Amino acid sequence: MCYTLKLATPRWNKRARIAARKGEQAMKMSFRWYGESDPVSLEYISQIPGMRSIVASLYDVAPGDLWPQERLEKMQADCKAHGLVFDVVESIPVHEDLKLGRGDVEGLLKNYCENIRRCARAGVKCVTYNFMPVFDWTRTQLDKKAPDGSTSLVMYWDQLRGIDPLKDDIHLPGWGASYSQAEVRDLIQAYSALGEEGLWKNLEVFLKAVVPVAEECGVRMAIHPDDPPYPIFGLPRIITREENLDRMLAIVDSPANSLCLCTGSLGCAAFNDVPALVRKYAEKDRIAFMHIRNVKLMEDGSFEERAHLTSCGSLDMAAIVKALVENGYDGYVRPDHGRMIWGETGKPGYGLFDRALGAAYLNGLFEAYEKR
Ligand code: DNO
Repeated sequence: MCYTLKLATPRWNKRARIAARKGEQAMKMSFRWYGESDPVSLEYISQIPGMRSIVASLYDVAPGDLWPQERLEKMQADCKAHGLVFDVVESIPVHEDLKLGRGDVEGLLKNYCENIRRCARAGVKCVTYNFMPVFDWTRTQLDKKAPDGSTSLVMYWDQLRGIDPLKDDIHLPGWGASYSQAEVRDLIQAYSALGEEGLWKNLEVFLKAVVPVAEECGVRMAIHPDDPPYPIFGLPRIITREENLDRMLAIVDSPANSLCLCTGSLGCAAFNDVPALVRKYAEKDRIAFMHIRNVKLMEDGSFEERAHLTSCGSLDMAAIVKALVENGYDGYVRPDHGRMIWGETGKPGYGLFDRALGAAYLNGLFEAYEKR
């Protein structure tokens, strides 16, 4: 039994197991921080037990522009002063022109690669990004009240169905406020014309330019799945399900081309078996970053974000952590969106209290499996 396990276990897996035996955690617990304007301070974050890494970005730099090196260094120094490490970027946003394959593609790719180099120089090891057309995650309400008085983000089909993005003035939460309605309409039309295969082609161009640079400077690129993982308003969405994740990873077969496996994003579609996906890609060492949160999936495909515990939603969180530990996962983990609890107000999904509870719960699950 022992012998078989040894043969089947890659070297990095063994290292992780040894580290776990010594009581060290192989995975790196992290927390998203929105910079100096974030009401959740670095000091508070550093007080969460087991917290190691800060996940941040230069949120005010427009997509496509260069990131000032000194600001990255300052962020690293600020984190260090609080006993934390700034080693994950979420995100270097991908300019719409890159996703659409139009305009100054070459110049935008050059800047993207330079930003990766600058992040690496400042100590960053993992860069998250997404390839979602026009907007990031989609919800219909950011403060849905649960019976216990907490609030969370939800997406109800009843609320979404009535909207025609080409006619209506769209102001759904979570959508880029940076675009005018006319711009959103133009983008939607451009993406409809592009279609899924066009988007795949542009992702390929992006990955083939960016991954070798990341590899060279010791950074793992981690693509975030589309949230939710199916087309909305006819816009193509491709990072959605197992066969597409396989296709994406095969474009450049390197650990520098990896996943940011977001359990809540993939888990809000019944066709995704999240623990199985985690097991498969952790085994292949193609997960660089885990976003861990729970969702309650409804019969009509609507979903509610819930507290992290297995008993609160549709995902088996213990099975997810078990799959990671059994495959020696030593990448980054962060508790994802939290509810607003205990009267906290702030950025929806990104308050302190419920995310800190999420981190504590996840730390417990990891310890339980690592020490077994
Ligand atoms: C939601 C986040 C996403 C994520 C981006 C990565 O809260 O998980 O917005 O940061 O999709 O580019």
